[in-house]
Amino acid sequence: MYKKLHIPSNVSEENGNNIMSSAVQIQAYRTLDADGVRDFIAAHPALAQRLGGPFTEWSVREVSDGNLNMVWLLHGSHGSLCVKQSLPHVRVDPAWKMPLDRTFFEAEWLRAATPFVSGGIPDFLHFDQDMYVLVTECLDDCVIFSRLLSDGQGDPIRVAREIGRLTASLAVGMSYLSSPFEKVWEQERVFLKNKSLTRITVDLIFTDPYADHPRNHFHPALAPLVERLRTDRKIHRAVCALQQIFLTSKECLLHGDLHAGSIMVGNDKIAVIDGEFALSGPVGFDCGLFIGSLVMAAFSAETVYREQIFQSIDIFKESFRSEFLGCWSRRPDNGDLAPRSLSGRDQEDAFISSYLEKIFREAKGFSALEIIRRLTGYAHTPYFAHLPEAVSGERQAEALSFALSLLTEDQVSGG
Ligand code: SR1
Ligand code: MG
Repeated sequence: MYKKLHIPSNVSEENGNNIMSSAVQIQAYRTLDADGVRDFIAAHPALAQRLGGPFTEWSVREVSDGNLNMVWLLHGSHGSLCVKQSLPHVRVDPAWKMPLDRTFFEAEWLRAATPFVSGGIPDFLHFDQDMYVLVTECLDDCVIFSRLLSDGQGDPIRVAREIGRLTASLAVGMSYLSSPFEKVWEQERVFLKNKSLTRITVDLIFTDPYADHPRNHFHPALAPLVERLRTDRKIHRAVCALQQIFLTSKECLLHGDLHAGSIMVGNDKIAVIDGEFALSGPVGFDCGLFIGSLVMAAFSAETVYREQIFQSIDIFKESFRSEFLGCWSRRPDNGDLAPRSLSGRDQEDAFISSYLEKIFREAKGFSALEIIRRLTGYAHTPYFAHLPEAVSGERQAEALSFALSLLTEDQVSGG
């Protein structure tokens, strides 16, 4: 009845670091360099046509910026493309081995999200399951939102409004609110295999910052607060409660890594990229990661911009709420959660109101975890890098204290 999604046989069944467990996975794969990327595109006529002109005249620029993959932008006489390839390790740490399958999950996330966010994600163009190469629209003239925030340049209110709209539309569209359970489970089956990147999330966000893990590093000014992270029972209880929600609440298909580094901003476009961490989970997780990013950017900024960023968090929530309710009241008839026979179109409906409260309560907890891990764990935020050392320490300590206060609020920690 429902279209079965094809999972290539070389998508890893293994966990974490066992990349070489699948001989099939590495047979055809080779890591591309700029010339290899040019040849790859030249061998795909539909993609080559988008660039136009002789392939020798295409410009190929490596712009790898995230922790995991290689990324190139190609320009020809007619157009442009973005090419992304997984490496058999974390890009910024070759000793950390990693299966290649993450570009497959990013491709699947793009395909799943496209019907709900036209223009809010790059156009999916091609996925090569042997080379783990994903080709998408190139977001020319867009800049990564985290870079804009770091430079004190972006308009956080405009971005927050749009991201609120996008996340709400995805949350309703890719959940039981809009689909029968058979369809949701079929999609979930695909992303349940995204084990190596979910392992990164479980370790880096939910576990390592609360222990003396060798991957952790932090500014010396944070030492007393880090000690609390490792010893405070109320904090540990709150983290366990959030782990439980993250691991067991399969409410919708999530982006899974929705910090400001996964958002591109241009004059006429705002788009979410890097869906490789996609998984089924609680709606509040994506919201929390986005809010956590904004909070850190706010603490690193000077007064006026700081106020604007804090204000953008409220705008995000308003926009999310309004779009969530709008999508919910226009939802198709065949969703198995809160069908019209039980829960109408009325935006004051008791079920949908309490669901929204739950989403924001959980988002608050997840935002705290995102702040904590970006200040004390493995993968840090760029926001404080431009500040003098002592000021950076003070601001990070302010942000971390704020996160601890969120986490130990009774409604997050469970009392
Ligand atoms: C080893 S990957 C570290 C972090 O980078 C990604 O963007 C995710 O945020 C992940 O947690
Ligand atoms: Mg990323």
